[in-house]
Amino acid sequence: MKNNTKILGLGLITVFFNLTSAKSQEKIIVSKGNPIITDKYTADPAAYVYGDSVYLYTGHDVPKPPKNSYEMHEWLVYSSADMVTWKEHKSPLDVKAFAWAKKDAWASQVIERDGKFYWYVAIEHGTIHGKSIGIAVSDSPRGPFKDALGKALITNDMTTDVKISWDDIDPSVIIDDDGQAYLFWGNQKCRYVKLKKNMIEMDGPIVTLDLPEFTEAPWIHKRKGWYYLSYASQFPEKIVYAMSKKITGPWEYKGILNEIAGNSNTNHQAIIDFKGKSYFIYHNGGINTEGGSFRRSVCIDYLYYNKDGTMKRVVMTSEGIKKAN
Ligand code: FUB
Repeated sequence: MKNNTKILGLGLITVFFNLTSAKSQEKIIVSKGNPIITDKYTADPAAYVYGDSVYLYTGHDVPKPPKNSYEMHEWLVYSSADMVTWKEHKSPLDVKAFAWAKKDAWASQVIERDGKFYWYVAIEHGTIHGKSIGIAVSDSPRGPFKDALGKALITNDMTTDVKISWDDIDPSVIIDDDGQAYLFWGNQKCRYVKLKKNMIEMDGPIVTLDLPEFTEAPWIHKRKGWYYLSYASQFPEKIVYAMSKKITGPWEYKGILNEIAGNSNTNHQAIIDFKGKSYFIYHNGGINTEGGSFRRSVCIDYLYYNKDGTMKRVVMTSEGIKKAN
């Protein structure tokens, strides 16, 4: 698995049919493998199944970052009924939507409650030093989204035990079967907090989890009575995971889920079930010859579970997945 850079860089052809019309500003992309999108750099995928479609939300690495660092101004949304043919919608959210924020459209996740779509984003705060978590809301998974709160929900001064300024990033949200919503996030330490039913206020204290070698990118999901907390570990990042019978833990560490992604220090995942199959969505730096840690691209491969509920290690492929139906 160490030579993923080469493997994932080979034979990647995506056919684009630019069906953009002045009215819809939508583009159809037929993916021919990994990375699934090749006309833009897409990073930090989050996916949400709604109705008959998967909505894929990503960050957007600019093609020419001025320094050797992340340069991200907006988030993107794609939808698909088969996970091979994607419709790119007009970008429904950018940094400017949050008047209190400064820069950096980092990792995010969207979830629906009572017909409203809540988009939790990591972003640099304008007046409180460090990264923060804001929330945008819309009546549609495609947007337009607007700031739901007029301020950040989580700021760096709420978590002072971690001394870096970017420890409050990478939100992941779940609504449990009893209706209780939880927000997970973090860098260096993983935290969670309960959310009120309105999805824009905390409903209890911030809890810090003790997870082995946690770097960032928590993704919380539930399946067949198990809670899964996957996250990026070490640096360059692998994705590892823990399982629990209760969302509040204790969490049992289960090891590596996905090896280092080709040509990218980060390896940020989303996990969904759709039309009877499970999918692992992540990014690598494998686009043509130009990709890298600051020019990342979203990929999709199959995810398989064992009978005892543990997840099999992901096999990253150039071919990607076949149409879901
Ligand atoms: O894209 C910026 C940051 O890089 C994300 O917030 C992290 O998860 C890592 O992918």
